[in-house]
Amino acid sequence: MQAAIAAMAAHTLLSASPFSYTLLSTFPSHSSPPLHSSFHGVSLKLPLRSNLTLSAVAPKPLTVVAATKKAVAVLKGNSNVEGVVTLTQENDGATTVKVRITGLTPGPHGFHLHEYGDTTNGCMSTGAHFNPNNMTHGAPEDEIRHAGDLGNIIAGADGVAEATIVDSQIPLSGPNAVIGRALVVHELEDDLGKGGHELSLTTGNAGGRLACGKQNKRKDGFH
Ligand SMILES: [Cu+2]
Ligand SMILES: [Zn+2]
Repeated sequence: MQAAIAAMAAHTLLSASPFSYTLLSTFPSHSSPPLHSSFHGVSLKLPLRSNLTLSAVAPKPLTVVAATKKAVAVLKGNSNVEGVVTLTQENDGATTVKVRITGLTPGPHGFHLHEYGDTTNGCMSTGAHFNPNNMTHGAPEDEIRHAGDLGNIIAGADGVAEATIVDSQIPLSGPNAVIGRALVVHELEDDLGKGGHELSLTTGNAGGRLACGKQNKRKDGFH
């Protein structure tokens, strides 16, 4: 019984506090002596309040719009393949993906954004290709593709793959944000949906998952 009363009291406090905060925050801006002495009617005060509220809120979105968002993933796996992938997005523009992965066999390797950042069961628990629009697998330049289809990266004779990919389907914020999802580099070349294999339209038949890493917000990219 006492616990129930305490819980009710806590709830009352919680629900009351935003209201009192609102009162406190708006009170000084409306009650300064010059404003009160200038107006005499209630009907004049009401439009004034709504104008003040709008002008106080307006500067905040401007700050967010001007920001450059950055994310980074460290890719690791069960082999000696590893790498770092940095994502940068200016405003609501395309995302620039900078890739450097080492330890690969020379040649092309499928490179995708998978749905989950979960690596508790290695790269297998990152799920399928990120596919918010319910499409089939394709090339980055195709109309019909998974949002996570980033094509292939190509390793040189030294086993190092370096690439810069610019893509408009992997924003860093909003409903399809990539933060918290994983990038995966594969054993084989991604056939971009055109190989005629039974896996072509789901995975590009790109073989095993060599290394993966979750995209995380970078300190200098989110303010
Ligand atoms: Cu993949
Ligand atoms: Zn795909």
